[in-house]
Amino acid sequence: MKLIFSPASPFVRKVNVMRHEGQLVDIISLTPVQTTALSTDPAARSANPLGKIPALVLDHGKTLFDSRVICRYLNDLSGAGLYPKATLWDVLTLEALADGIMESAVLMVYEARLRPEEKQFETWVEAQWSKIAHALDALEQNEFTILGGDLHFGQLAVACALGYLDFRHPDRNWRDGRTSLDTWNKMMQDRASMQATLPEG
Ligand SMILES: N[C@@H](CCC(=O)N[C@@H](CS)C(=O)NCC(=O)O)C(=O)O
Repeated sequence: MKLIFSPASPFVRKVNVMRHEGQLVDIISLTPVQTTALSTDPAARSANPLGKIPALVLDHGKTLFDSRVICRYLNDLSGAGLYPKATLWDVLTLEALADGIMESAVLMVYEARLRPEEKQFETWVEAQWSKIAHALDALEQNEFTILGGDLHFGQLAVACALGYLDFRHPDRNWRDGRTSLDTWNKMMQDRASMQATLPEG
């Protein structure tokens, strides 16, 4: 199998974390691409009509996307047990929250990097950060109790989202006033799968 990959993408990182947690490193190779909304890499386009990554090209040629579909697939394939049946909807909701943080954080990067400076819309950027801040506050206030307890993929997705904030938005100081989340995050970032997938680029 081939993972259409960029080391900077938090969505790709989720899949790569699952690849490590599921001991699938030897059977999933990485195909690096550079793709943006304005310049789609041909390998990303041929794997996913939307041109977005991650996409997973299976051995018989079929392709899976997006990150949530791929992570569920790899969890089933490996038997990693990171989507426990008893808490499935809570785990998926936490993963959706993490993906929402990533989406807003990626859009903020695109606004700064892809849009001509005179067209950049500061109010819109701050609205994206506000979504992230509300999500982080909810995590800090333990509104998602599923964040604690035995390991599952919702936790790993949140760890990927926080890692992306450190990578692309360090100036936002997300830890300010969120000491519980910071402590929890330190423990998550120490996992081998997180250390093996640090963002670059
Ligand atoms: N919902 C998708 C989001 C994927 C996504 O937005 N990926 C970004 C990279 S971080 C991308 O491919 N951007 C290129 C584009 O928007 O065309 C997922 O979970 O995989």
